[in-house]
Amino acid sequence: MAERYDAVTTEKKWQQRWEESGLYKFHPQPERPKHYALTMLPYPSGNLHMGHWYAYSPSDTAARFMRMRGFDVFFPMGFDAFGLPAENAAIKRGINPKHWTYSNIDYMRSQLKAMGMMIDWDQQMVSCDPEYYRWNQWFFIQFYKRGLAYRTFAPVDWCPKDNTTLAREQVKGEDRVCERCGTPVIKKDLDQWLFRITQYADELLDFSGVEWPERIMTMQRNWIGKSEGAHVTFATEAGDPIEVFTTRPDTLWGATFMVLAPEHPLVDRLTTDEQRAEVEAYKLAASRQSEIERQATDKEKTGVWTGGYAINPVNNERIPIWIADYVLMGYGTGAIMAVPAHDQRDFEFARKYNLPTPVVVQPVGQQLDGATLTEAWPGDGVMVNSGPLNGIPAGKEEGQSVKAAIQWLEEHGKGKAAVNYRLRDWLISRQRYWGTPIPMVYCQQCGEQPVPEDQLPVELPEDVDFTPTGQSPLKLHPTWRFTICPQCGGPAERDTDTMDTFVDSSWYQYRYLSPHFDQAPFDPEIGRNWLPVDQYTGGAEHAVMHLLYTRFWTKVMRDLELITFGEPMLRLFNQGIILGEDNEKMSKSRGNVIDPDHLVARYGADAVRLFMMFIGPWNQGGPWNNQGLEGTVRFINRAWNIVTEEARGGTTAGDPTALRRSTHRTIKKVGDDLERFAFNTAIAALMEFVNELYKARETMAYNTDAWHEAIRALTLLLAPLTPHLSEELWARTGGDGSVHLQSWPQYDAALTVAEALELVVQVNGKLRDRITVPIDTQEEHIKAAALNNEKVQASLDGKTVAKIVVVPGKLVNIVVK
Ligand code: ANZ
Ligand code: ZN
Repeated sequence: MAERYDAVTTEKKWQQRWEESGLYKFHPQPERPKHYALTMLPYPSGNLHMGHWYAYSPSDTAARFMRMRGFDVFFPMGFDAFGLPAENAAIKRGINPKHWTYSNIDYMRSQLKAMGMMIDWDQQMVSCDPEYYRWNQWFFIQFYKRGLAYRTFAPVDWCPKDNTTLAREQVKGEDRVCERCGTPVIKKDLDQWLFRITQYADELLDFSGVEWPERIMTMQRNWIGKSEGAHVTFATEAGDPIEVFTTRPDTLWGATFMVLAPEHPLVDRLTTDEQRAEVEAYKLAASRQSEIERQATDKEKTGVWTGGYAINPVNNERIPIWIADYVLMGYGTGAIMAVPAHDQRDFEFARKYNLPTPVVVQPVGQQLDGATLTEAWPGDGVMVNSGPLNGIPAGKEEGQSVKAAIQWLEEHGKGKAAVNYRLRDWLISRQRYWGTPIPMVYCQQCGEQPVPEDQLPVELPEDVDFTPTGQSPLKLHPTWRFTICPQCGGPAERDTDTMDTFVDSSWYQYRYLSPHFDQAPFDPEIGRNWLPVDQYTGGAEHAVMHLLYTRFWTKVMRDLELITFGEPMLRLFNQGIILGEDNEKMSKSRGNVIDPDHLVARYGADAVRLFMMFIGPWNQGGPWNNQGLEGTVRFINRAWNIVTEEARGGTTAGDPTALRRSTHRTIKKVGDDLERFAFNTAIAALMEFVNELYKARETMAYNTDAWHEAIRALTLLLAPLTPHLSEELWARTGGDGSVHLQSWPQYDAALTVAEALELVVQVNGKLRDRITVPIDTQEEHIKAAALNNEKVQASLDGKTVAKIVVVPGKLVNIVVK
């Protein structure tokens, strides 16, 4: 019997040696092609959980695989270290956020080391280090100088529990609760800084040159929500014109009323005295509802007439102006022209309040009548009752109604082509302490002034009172905010808000290259060779926040001439979610949380890594399973035994060809699978290979070339997956240096082609023909091949096949009646 594999001791030994020898140091080797592999950095919450293991094990394996394939691989790690939990710990337990964060980072780094990751920790970036956030501030000032950062007094979503502004994306669900704590959000008016991401809306819709999952691109496109149509101006009897955004200007002849959002600034002036009380009551009720409630399509439409009238610009008809909550202030112009015959919401509204519903698009082969219509017709047809548009086919294409309507509006000065986006500017001000201070000062004389770049970073003070007050703790600090104006030298005050932490993660991939560089966000010399990121991996939950922001940031960096490309990450892969054994999300309240530390201490990191990758396709996630983990432990031991027993030598003779075929097929399979991130099938192939080695041992020679080749291949193929085990096996079998510096094994293509096999084909026991199939053809395919044989077909002669018997390796007998 071989010596038992002691995973825990062996892993510690190698981790220490790797660190001592600097095996994972980032020493660029320009003669190799570069590969920048990036995985989403963790928030230093205190502990690595199974989700981290699920995200990082395959990422590390993929990076190691690329290194063995001859790439110069950069695979860094850092910490997304600003944010609310640190500050909440300060409030609850009186711990300084900085100490809380850095001690968590130390602990989590030791956990990441225990995973055996290929990380050069000298390249680490930590977003709460002043040497990092200094560049957030520098970027802010560059954005400001280009008009990409601006301040406005605006209503914002505010979480009364966390005492801070939330981005639109951080407000969740129908009941509009804070994503972090579940408290319903309220609206508050504040002076806020925003980044003008909308300026890049069109560019952000274009994904050319990147390979990203279709799902993420679709989510971003929907989030940006580009609509093409027109702005149309309606005169009103009260005087002020109303502008609407419509995607269907061609239906203007069917617009029989207008609807304004209850918050629309013209509502007061348009409302007549008789209607005022009703309008005010409706406005109040609407303000208590969420956007999502208001937009729900199954909701009964409600509204109130303002008492006012507008003039339809195409036919000069008087049409009433209503307010209704299904029109939102935050979209388009906050006002619509209602075309009830062709828009379902307008239709329901019109039926409820007895407003006319004339048809202006007649579907081909039908005769819709506005009076008897039961639902809106949003589809194709021919324009009718539409003056100059009559007879034109309805549609957006050249020669169709929408283009013709826009041309008419432009010629008559009543409107013009317009594009509208759902995307809003990125609100970055947070009334919190643990974030990057916004580098602006306010002077009575000179107004807002950016902090001069040579005074960066504006550092966070440490002596702060964290009692939640609804105001930024920086505002309550006795001295911090008082400064002098960089323009006139007079007294001035600092901005006391900090930046959204999504700023930190928008450009961290650049900082890793030179985390201590103090002349710019990153060293351009290194950047030239290493950017952009080749492969990014991480969770799909970041689809419309982080992944959109980092694309925006990269485009701005390109316009600042810091880089020459416009997409930050060429390839993106989203892993799934690891669930508890009960198939539910792991959570403390469900009691289904699996603690990785505990398992690593018992079985070793390789076993846990391997299991993470064996569960199933990485993008699908799946449930934790204790038996599954035991399976990978058994596999590790079997692999260990077969290799180390061999190392002691043996002497049976036998035929090497079958083993060589199996070795080369496995090399090909594992390489092809790792290439496409199919870790689970790569591992399955290795398991099968180990089984074959055990079989081969019965008949085959130890100390033959074929056996050595097989063992060497196994050790190398395991290297990216179980780095410790493989390193130990490599050392025990007399390998030179580290296994992680070896090249990926090559396969002989001729040996990977399946051998052919000749089978006799019988019909009712009579020989009819012989067929040749590849050696490992599945039974179903053998049956099909036999049935399709010409001579067999001839002899069947219309009779029915009762059954087909396959005698493996020998014959196929077709039984007919
Ligand atoms: C007249 C019309 C006729 C419309 C028709 C549609 C169909 P998307 O595609 O999502 O951009 N709209 C505009 N602003 C709105 C707001 N603030 N709140 C609610 N609805 C609003 O949708 C654009 C259409 O949504 C616009 O085109 C407008 O209705 C409505 F047969 O104008 B349409
Ligand atoms: Zn001044």
